[in-house]
Amino acid sequence: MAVTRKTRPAPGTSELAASVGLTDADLVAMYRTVALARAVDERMWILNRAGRIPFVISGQGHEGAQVGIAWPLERKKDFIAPFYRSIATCLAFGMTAQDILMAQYAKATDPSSGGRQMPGHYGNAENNLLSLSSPVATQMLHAVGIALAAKIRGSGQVAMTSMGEGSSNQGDVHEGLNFAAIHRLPFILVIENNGYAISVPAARQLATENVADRASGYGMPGVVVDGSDVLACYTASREAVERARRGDGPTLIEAKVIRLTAHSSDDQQTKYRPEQELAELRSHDALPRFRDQLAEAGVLSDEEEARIAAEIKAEVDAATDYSEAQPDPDPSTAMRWVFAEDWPSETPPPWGLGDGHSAAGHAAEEPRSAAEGATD
Ligand SMILES: Cc1ncc(C[n+]2csc(CCOP(=O)(O)OP(=O)(O)O)c2C)c(N)n1
Ligand SMILES: [Mg+2]
Repeated sequence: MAVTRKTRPAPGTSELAASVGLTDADLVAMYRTVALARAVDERMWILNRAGRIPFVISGQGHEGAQVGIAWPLERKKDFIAPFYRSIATCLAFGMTAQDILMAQYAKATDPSSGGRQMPGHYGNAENNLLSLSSPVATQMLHAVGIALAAKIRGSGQVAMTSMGEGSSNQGDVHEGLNFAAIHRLPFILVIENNGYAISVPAARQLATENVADRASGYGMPGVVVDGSDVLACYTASREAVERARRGDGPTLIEAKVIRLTAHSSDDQQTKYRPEQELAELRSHDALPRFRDQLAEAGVLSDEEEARIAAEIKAEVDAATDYSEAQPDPDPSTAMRWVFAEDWPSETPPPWGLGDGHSAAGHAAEEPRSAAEGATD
């Protein structure tokens, strides 16, 4: 009971955990997810520089906000339409390190798309994670549409999408926010503001200080949160989720995050970011901040931190080895599952389509001819 906890925290519930309505185990699980996302991301850069994977677009500096914000959403019930930096979001919502690396390698058994998508463009039907597309902000309308469906069906589901501050200037965002507010949809827009759209600084993207300042113009709350404060992000998101489930409508959350890496593996940020700025970035990093916060609260001991680090390393190593060993897609199947096919009556693709759709039997199937594929 909340009252009891406040005066005398239950076993396994420190004051810090009780202050946000969670347990110590929840906090450790959140920390583990932030740390796992960082480890997967760092591995991707090594693999890219070693010539093993073609492209990396990094979530480093965004992980704390992503985990805090994804946490209150219910797995396999709510929907998330992520963007290319959403590694931690996807891990928090059910994807594994292996799923992410399989997409980076574009292997035949990659669960995101069987190697069809651009690297960094994850998706996971099983976990209600939409596959994202390269043109920025297109996921806005997908997520608003899902929220509309949830409202019509009365399913109690919430749809969330995330994107950068640069993407928030796309016309789709205006249309989506306006529509979601009018119809009081169970929808959350998360802006992960890292201060840059590739090389363009925020001051050249926005005339307002915050993207969230625009929310009132649409008739919804706009919340600015420190993206390096995982629990502040969690609290902001939980309020938005509760509001959405109550039927009170959408929320815009803007998390001020940092971009620790270049925009992508094809970019050199020292060309446009001042040395001083790059030197100070680490002091705003959510990963050490959260670790120190949990250590000070007595939630995370040195031994447990070391155990988690070792577990994560083993997990990422195993995911790398597994992905390396998987076959590349057969070129003769390149046109399959790119355009609409007669699914679900047809055999699902080898990477599966979520609950109730077995991938069994596909391996034995003959690939369709190129001519047949071209008519799709
Ligand atoms: C419609 C569209 N225009 C341009 C691009 C090229 N592009 C890819 S990422 C990006 C920057 C987006 O910046 P922001 O939304 O702040 O996200 P960040 O990458 O900083 O996380 C741009 C312009 C694109 N992918 N789609
Ligand atoms: Mg940005």
